[in-house]
Amino acid sequence: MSDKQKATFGGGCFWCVEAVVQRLKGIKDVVSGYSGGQTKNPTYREICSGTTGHAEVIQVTFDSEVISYEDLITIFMTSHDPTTLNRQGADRGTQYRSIILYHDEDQKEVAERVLKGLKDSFTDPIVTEIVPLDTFYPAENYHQNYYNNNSYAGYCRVVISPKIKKLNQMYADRLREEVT
Ligand code: MHO
Repeated sequence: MSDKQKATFGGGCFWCVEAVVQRLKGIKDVVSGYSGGQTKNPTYREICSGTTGHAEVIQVTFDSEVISYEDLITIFMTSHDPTTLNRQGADRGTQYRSIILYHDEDQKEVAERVLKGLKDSFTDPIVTEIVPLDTFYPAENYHQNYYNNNSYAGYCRVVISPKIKKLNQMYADRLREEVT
């Protein structure tokens, strides 16, 4: 039995969030894209200008019998910095904001609860937005599966690999054996 659900969230550059989530057990599919803004069918170039209102996000299909939405959001929240407004490390701009786009009222309630529970784990206040999902626009093909396809690129080695290392340390029991 499997119980397929979808989740959408972002915490900075989507290459990072995608790479982390792809490694978890119970994840069926991850698509990098844009959501949370106004521009229809945005391109990456438009996103970089910061004028579309969109954030870089991922849309995940997962088996909630293997990984619950609550666990997924918890792992997401502890694998990026949810306390820096419109910024993730050196990446600055509203497209890099921390955001959870809920698909239904249950997800909204779970997301709010998880954030409340994590409050004391961070020195600074959590600034993650929790908003209803409107339209998700998949990003250009070359952004998909980016880390796995470009592990040796500078950004991947300097920014993403340490995140994967931290994931391995914190959540070894939640990781799949192979990333396909
Ligand atoms: N600073 C990185 C971010 C990429 S990400 C898809 C770069 O410009 O390569 O926003």
